Amino acid sequence: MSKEEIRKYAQDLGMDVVGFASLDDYQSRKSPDPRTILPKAKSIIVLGHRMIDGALDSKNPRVNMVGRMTVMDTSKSHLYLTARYVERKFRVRTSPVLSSYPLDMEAPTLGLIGDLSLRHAAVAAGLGVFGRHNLVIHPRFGSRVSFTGLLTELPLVSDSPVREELCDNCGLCVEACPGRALEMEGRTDEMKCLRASQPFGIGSAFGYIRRFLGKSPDEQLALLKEPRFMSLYQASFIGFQYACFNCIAVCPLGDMCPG
Ligand code: B12
Ligand code: SF4
Ligand code: SF4
Repeated sequence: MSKEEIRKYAQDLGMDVVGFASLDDYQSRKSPDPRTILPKAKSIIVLGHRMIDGALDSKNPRVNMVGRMTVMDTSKSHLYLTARYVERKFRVRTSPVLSSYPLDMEAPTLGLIGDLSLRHAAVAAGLGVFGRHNLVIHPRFGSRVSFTGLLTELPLVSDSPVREELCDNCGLCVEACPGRALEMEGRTDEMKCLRASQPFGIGSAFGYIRRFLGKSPDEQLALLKEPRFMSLYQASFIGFQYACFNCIAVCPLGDMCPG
């Protein structure tokens, strides 16, 4: 009963996919134990929003990023509202996990492991299966879905898993990856992905700072006028800023607006 009430609440808010996983079915070897986040956690509610086709497929990298930002902002409010709804209605605690950051940026995880693996949670909640691009493919929306999660103290049973093998191994995602980060099956080379997809990420910032230090005041002024500094400045308040969405964009699975 509580599952259907929560599903209806979340769908009425505008969420495209909602799934439930008992903690017993969530297995993510590298991720922390969810009970370190919520000691009496028993289940995970996984919420998903369909991405915007015209943003994802645009040749304009800023518009690609706007698509990501809109989905992240919307999912943030929806996650808050759903967390409050569950806490109020069922008198249990919930711990929300956003779609991307904040992340533990310190060693050994270095921002590469989330507090909850939303892909493993989505699979356990019957929302899809892993594809060759190591993203979760939803039966209707393909990989054009962004997830958030809610750990809860509610004892919920998992939704039925997706049993079909949705990915047909066509290899388009592997070929389209500019960083060659998907060459090895079952593993994304994070550093290769980061170098290609975040041109103004932390690696670029380190390189810039290294060049900046030890320069004369005039040379430093010239460096501050470089377009690269302006882009780094913008990334510093936007957050992790992606310039590549190819592995999602080229995958032909899922329904899409005709284009
Ligand atoms: C850190 C992070 C990254 C890092 C590191 C990625 C990584 N190796 O996990 C970097 C910066 C490289 C990255 C890149 C991207 N990310 Co990212 N990322 C995350 C984040 C915040 C944490 C991931 C995590 O904890 N990983 C550590 C552990 C869990 O990974 P792992 O056990 O090593 O599993 C890896 C492999 O073993 C493999 N795998 C594991 N089990 C299985 C099982 C099978 C059968 C197979 C085939 C593979 C497989 O998949 C993983 C990829 O390497 C999540 C959000 C979240 N909290 O989950 C988003 C998330 C995974 N990212 C997402 C996306 C969309 C992207 C990008 C497309 C960026 C973009 N432009 O938007 C790329 C795609 C890269 C790719 N094809 O793998 C989405 C995926 C949505 C979906 N439908 O699956 C998530 C869930 C965020 C969201 N908003 O929904 N990401
Ligand atoms: S986001 Fe881009 S660089 Fe990263 S794995 Fe996907 S296609 Fe490759
Ligand atoms: S592009 Fe092809 S190989 Fe890659 S995930 Fe989609 S169906 Fe699988």
